[in-house]
Amino acid sequence: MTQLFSFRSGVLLAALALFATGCGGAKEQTKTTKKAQAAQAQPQEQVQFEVDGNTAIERVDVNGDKRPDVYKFYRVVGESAGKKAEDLKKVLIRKEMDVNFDQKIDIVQYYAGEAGKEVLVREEMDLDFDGRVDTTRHYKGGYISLVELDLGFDGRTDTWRYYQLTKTEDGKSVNRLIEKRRDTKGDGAVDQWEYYTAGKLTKIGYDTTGDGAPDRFKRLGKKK
Ligand SMILES: [Ca+2]
Ligand SMILES: [Ca+2]
Ligand SMILES: [Ca+2]
Repeated sequence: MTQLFSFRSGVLLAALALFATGCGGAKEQTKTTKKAQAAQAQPQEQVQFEVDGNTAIERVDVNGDKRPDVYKFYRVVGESAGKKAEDLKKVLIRKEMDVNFDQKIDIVQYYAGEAGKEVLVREEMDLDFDGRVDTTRHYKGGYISLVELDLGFDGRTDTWRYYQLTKTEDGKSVNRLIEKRRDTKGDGAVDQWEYYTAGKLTKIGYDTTGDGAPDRFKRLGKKK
């Protein structure tokens, strides 16, 4: 199953790499080059704005095939009359992305916070492009706090990864995996718990009685 997962998530990652070459980030880096090219050819990325009452949609065609691949949904703040769409004060609510350009959304990001200070709170991804979400990432303060995964690709979450922002011995901030829960039987109930200390797996708990709590433990690593 893990192998299958790496293959399938590889599909999304490959598409993402392709996607990034025509996306915002890459544009920033090659601004000068783009400007130079603009004299000879139309820039590839096309942005469209549509304002309807207090909502606004920004559509971006990343690969230049005249069909949008990125949709940004905004809530318009304050007065909008007489203003150009680009000049509106707006709050990013949601971003939807079609990373393999098949006109089906593969990544949906949800944001919270005020204009200019929006933070990502949740991200849903369809890793194998079948239209069904396979992983959901939850964020706290810009860092991943929980990742829900459907490694069996059957539409049911079977793996939960919990992260915690902590400090290393030398005082650096690091967001570490602290616990992994798994439904190994595929019955929707967690039956295995992996505990991590300083990023290393130290203990595994198993539910052998079926009451939803670990009752048998295996410790890993050497004890001094
Ligand atoms: Ca496109
Ligand atoms: Ca797609
Ligand atoms: Ca899927």
